[in-house]
Amino acid sequence: MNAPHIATVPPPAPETVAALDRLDERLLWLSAWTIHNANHIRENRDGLKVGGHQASCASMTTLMATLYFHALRPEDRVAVKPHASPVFHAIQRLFGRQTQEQLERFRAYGGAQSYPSRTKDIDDVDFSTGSVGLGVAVTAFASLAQDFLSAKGWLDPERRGRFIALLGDAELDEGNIYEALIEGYKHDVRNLWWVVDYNRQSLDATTSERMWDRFDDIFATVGWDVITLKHGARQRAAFARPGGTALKDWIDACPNDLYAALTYQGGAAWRERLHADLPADARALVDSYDDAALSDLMTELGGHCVETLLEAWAKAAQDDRPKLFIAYTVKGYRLPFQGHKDNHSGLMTPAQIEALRDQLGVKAGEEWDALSGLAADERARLEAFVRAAPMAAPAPRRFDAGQVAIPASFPAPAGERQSTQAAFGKILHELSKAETDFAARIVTTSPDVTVSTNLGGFVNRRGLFSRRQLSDVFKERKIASPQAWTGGEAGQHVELGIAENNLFLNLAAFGLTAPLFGERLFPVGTLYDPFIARGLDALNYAIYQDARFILVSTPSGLTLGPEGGAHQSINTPLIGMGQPGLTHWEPAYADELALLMQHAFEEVQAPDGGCSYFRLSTRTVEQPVRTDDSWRADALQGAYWLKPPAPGASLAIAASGAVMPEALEAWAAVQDDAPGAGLLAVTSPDLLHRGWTAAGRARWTGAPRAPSHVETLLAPLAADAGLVTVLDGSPSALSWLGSVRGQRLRALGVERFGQTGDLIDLYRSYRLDADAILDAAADLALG
Ligand SMILES: Cc1ncc(C[n+]2csc(CCOP(=O)(O)OP(=O)(O)O)c2C)c(N)n1
Ligand SMILES: [Mg+2]
Repeated sequence: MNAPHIATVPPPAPETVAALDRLDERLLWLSAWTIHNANHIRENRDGLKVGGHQASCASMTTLMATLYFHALRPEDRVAVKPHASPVFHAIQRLFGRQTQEQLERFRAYGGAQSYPSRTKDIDDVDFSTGSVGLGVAVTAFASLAQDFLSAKGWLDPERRGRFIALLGDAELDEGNIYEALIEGYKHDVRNLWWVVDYNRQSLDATTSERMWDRFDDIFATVGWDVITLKHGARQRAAFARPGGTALKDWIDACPNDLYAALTYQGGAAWRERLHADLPADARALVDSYDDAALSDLMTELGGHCVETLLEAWAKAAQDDRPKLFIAYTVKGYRLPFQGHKDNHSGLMTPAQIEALRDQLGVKAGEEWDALSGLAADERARLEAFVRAAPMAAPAPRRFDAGQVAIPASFPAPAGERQSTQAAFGKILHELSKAETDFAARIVTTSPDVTVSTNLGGFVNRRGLFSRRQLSDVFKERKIASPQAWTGGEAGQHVELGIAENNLFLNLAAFGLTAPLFGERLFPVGTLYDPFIARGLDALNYAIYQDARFILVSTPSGLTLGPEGGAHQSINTPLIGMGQPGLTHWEPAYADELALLMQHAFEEVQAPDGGCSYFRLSTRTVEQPVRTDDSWRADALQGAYWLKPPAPGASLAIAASGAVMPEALEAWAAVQDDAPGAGLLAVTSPDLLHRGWTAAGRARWTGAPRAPSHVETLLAPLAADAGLVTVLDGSPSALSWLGSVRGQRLRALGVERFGQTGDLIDLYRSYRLDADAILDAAADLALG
C-alpha cells in the first residue's frame, strides 16, 4: 500500500469477518441462481440466449459484500460494474429493497435489468452502467457536483458522500477514464474510490501483464493513492513460513494466462507446476496443503479476502484523497469455470448449479432464499448484521427537488440582424443579471469553447467555479480583454479541457443533482456541433439515466463557411432526432430561440421533461417583423407558418435554421408560378416527427383521433401540393414530411463533406440557395 499518510487500523472483529464471509457466499449463490433461472428455468419463448455473467459476478461478491454490508454509508453513491448487476440486485434483496418477483424476471420484460438502471430498476441504483468506462468516470463529475453544491451552501456537511466506482479491469482500457482523470486532477476532485475487480480477464482473453505497474504510475501521477490488494490473509500467512518468499516471488512473476489456466485446472496442476519451478523448502510448503487446500490458497487473492478488504476500506476512510484500489481477483471464483479464458458469458449447467447449491448448504426448493439452510441462530445473526449495516438505514437516497420559479418568458434580444449563436449569448447574459434562485442554479460548462460559443458574458458575470479563489491576472495587469474570468466557490461556470466526453459526463452529473442531492441545477453545456459525435456515447449515457440539461451546439453546418469541412456538421439533426430523451431544436430567429430556451429550462425540471439540444449558427440574418404572437404556440410544437399558405395552395417550402433567408427569397420568387405558396418555419424536425408518429400510434391503440401538429399545419394545402424542404444538414431530417399527407417532395440539404468557402459559393455548390429551392419547386410543378 503506497499511501504513507494513512495510519494503521485495528483488525476487524472475527464475528464481522465471519458474517461477511457467509454473506459473500450467499451473494455468489443468489446472483448465480438469478442468472441460472433466467437461462435454464424460465420459459424461453423466442429461442434467444438470455445471458448474464456468472463469472463476472463471482469475482466481485467479496468486494461488494464488504462495501455494502459494512463500509458504505447512505450518502455514498456507487456505480456498479455492469456485469455485476445480479450481485447488486442480490444485495438489494437482502436489504429488502428488491423483490423475488423482479429477480425471477431478471433480463425479462419489466424485470430486474441486465445492467443496473436508474430509471428501470426498482431498487437503489445510483448510476446506470452498461457502456464500460462511462459509469466509472461519471463518479468523478458527481464528486465535482457535490463540491459545487457544498460551495453554495446547499448541502450539509453530513450529507456529503463518497463516490465509488466498481469496475472491471478491462474498463481501464477505455480512453474516457483518462480524460476524466486529467480533468479531475485539474478540479482537485476528492471523495472518490475506484475499485478495480482485477481478475485480469476481459471478454475475449486474459489481459496483458505489461500493464501490471502502469496503472499505479498513471493514477499516482494525478494525485491518487493507489492501493494494491494482491494477496489474501491466508496467502500472507503462507509467505511467512519457510519457503514462503519463493512462493510469493513465483506468484508475483506468474503471467496472467498461466495463473488463470492453473486456477481452472486446480490443485494437482498447481502442485505439478510449483514443483517444477520452486526450490526444496517452498516445495515442502506447497506439499503441506492437500490439492483442495492448495487450490484455495492460490486463489485467495486480496479481492477475495474479507480481512484484507475491511482493512483497506477502513484506512481509506481516513481522508478524502481519491483512491484507486487494485483488488486482485479470480474471474468465476469458486465456480467450475474459474480462470477459464472463455468464461465471460459462461453459464453453469443444471448439474453444476445443483452441486454449488449443495456445497453452499442451500436447500433444494428454497433457492430464492439467500439465507436458506442456515441454522436459526446464524440466520438471525446475519439478518441483524445486514439490518445494522449503515447502508440499510432508512435514510432517503432519492430526492425530489421541487420546482424552481422560472420567468414565464425570456425577452428576445433586440436587433434587426442577429445570429442564433449571438442571441444565445445575450439571453444567457440577461439571465445572469437577475438575482433570482433560478439564475443562481444555472451552471454552464464547456470544453474549451466557452468564448467561441458565446458563453463569455455569462462567465464574466457569474464567474468560474473553483474550490480555490481564482483571479484574472490579465485584468489585474490592466490588459484589455472582453473576458474577465475570476473564480471561486461562488462561480457558476465549470470550464473543462477539450475532451467532449467530459462535457457530457459533467452534464450527466450536474443533471442528476436533483434526484441525488435534492438540489436542482440547470446545466447548460456548449460545444461545436460536429464534435457531438466525439462524445456521443457519453451523451447517450447521460440521457439514458434521465440526467437533465440543455445542450447548445454551435456553430453548425456548412454555414460555418471558411472553417471548412472538418468543422461543418452534417448528420447532427439526425443524431438529435434519433436520440430518445433529447429534443433537437433548430431555430432561425432570436425570438424563436428565446421562446424555446424558456421552454427548455422548464423541461429540465418537468417530471416528464427531458433534455434539449439547440443547433445554432453564427450566420447573421434579418429578423422577422412579427404582427402578433400566434406563431409562438406552434413554434413550441415544432413548426409554424412564417408565410401561411392560401387555402388549396399547390406548393409549400419547409425550412429550418440558418437557411431561412434563402427559403424566404425563393418563397417570394415562386408566388407568380404557385400563388399562395406557404413557408413553414420548422423549429424542430424532431418534435414534429415525434408528434406525427405518436398520433399514429394513438390511433392504432384506439385513443381519440387527434391529428398531429404537422397534419394540422399541412391541412390547408391542396391534396396534391408539392413540398420543398431545406436545412443545413442531412436532408432526411425533413424528407419524411412528404409522407404525412402522401405529397410529392424534394428534400434539399447536405450530403457530401463540406469545404471552405463563402456562403454564396457553398450554398450554390451544395444546392441550398434560392435557385436550388426554385429548381426543386419547378421540378415538382412539372410532376
Ligand atoms: C463500451 C463497451 N464496449 C464493449 C462492451 C462489451 N463488453 C462487456 S464486458 C467486456 C469486458 C469486460 O471485462 P472486465 O471489465 O475486465 O470485466 P469482468 O472481467 O469483470 O467481466 C466487454 C468488452 C461494453 N459493455 N461496453
Ligand atoms: Mg476482468
